[in-house]
Amino acid sequence: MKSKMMDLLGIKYPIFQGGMAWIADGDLAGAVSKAGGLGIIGGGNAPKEIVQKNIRRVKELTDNPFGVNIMLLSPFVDDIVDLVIEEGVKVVTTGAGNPAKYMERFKKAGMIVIPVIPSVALAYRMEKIGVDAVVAEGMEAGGHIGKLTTMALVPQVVKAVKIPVIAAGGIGDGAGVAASFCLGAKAVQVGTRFVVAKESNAHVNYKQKIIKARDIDTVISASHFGHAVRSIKNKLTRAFDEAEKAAFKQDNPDLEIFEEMGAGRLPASVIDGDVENGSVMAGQIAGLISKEETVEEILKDLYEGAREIIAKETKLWLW
Ligand code: TUI
Repeated sequence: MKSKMMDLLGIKYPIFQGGMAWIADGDLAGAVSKAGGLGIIGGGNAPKEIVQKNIRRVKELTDNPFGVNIMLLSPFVDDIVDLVIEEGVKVVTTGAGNPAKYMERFKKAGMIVIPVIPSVALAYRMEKIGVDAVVAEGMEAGGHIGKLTTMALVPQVVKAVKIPVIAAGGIGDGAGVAASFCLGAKAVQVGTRFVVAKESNAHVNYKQKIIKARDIDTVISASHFGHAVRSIKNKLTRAFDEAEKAAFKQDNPDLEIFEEMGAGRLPASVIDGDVENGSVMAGQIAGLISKEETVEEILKDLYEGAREIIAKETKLWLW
């Protein structure tokens, strides 16, 4: 099993680790790249110095390729764009917006640009401005999400563009990887399963929330008055539900509270372990994730699991 993406990026496994804000630091991204996947540092809302420290950490751990995710709503987005160019980062992914205004500089620097997109229209626009690939992320994903499921989004994006498509959202085992390739993806991006990796510095309470989660334990908050965010049900999501119900009843609701649902509440859970009042972003696949493992074990399980299923594919038709 070899895909175009593996050649383009020089990676052993066609598996990206999602660039999760506060979670995807230099230790996690470095471990994933070292083991042969594409590790991606989550820029999130972090200032330049923090992201720089994480880039230097990955470079300490491995010479293999890695990426930085630029969250386009960050107040520091312009600084982070300068930084990835200065540091010679080979791959950038972008989230929560349209990276068009930075494209010329990325391309001049010889970088590989891979925006995360939630719709066909945006995938098509991205192809037109010269991006190298797109991550089609379904609403099963954790964090800020669009409206379509991975199952519906990926094949429609694959049909609409000629560039490679990476599937994301709800992928947590070999079957998910195999299914993504069946839908036409050339690689996958996995987030939630890497949160509980041994090399992940997420607080033990955050990891436990994912390990204990059932299939129905994630909810979408702020979808009507802010940016829709998927996270594990807790005191915070219940407070947002109430605020949303109240806002519906008012002519002129105060919408500031919904801005907070974004990255604002993340460090409380990821760093301090307050998983009731903090935001525990995770995908719908959390119910499938039952233990902490090393990054290498996770990558091997995803890849070998997919290979096994694809090898047996002809037999599946005999059922
Ligand atoms: O970006 C993510 N996931 C995230 S970002 C984040 S921090 C944050 N949280 C709440 C609000 C704002 C930021 C936590 N999780 N995934 C990639 C992704 N991108 N999902 C959806 C999109 C997206 C949405 C709209 C990409 C482009 C887009 O374009 C709108 C436009 O400008 O046309």
